Amino acid sequence: MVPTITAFERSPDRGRGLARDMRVRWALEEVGQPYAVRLVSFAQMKEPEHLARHPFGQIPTYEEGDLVLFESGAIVLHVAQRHAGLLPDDADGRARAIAWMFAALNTVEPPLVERGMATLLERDRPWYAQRQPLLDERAHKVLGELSRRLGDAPWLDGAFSAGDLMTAGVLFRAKGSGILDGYANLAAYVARAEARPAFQRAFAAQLAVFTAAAG
Ligand code: GTB
Repeated sequence: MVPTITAFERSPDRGRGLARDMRVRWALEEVGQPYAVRLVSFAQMKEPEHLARHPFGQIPTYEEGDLVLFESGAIVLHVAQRHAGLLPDDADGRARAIAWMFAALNTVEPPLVERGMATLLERDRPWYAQRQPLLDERAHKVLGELSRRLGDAPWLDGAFSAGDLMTAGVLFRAKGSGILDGYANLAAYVARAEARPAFQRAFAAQLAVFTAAAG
């Protein structure tokens, strides 16, 4: 059965692949699973039809028969468990790859998103200048720790896994802010992830949506 995911009808990132449907597309491409896309506007995301799929009125979602999922992490984990290619065969390796998925979403992503959102939305606020060093410090703490753990390895724990997909996906979004510039191994890690054919196909697919809408 071909699953259907949801994505922005008009992504505010203008086709840069920064919205979270990118991770789901990438995972589906990695495992070779074709998928359909339902594009939704910001207004449609808040209507009952979409709220039935996603209680918080967001993208991405995933529908496969009677199964309806939300949360990019849950969707990528489901895809990785259902298909070969994104999780190791041995039980301990699988558990560690899943731990990296959680780390990406729970430990790495929050300080990066917090910093990015403050730059975007709070630049004019009186507290911005005072708060920014704290946000920088939190982001650099986690990047430094991640960088130390990765070291010279190509991926976080052996072969490329869903843990790398999620971690590289999180870093990819932060890359534009320049925050990875001081971490050569993390920048190379993201570049390695971006060079994967599955990433390229996912990126092209989301860009095609933006290009078509821009007309
Ligand atoms: N925890 C959820 C998950 O991982 O799936 C978070 C989902 C989420 O944040 N969805 C966003 C959304 O639907 C899109 S990805 N927002 C609409 C709303 O809440 O009303 C976040 C995002 C949006 C835009 C950019 N951008 O333009 O650069 C980047 C990332």
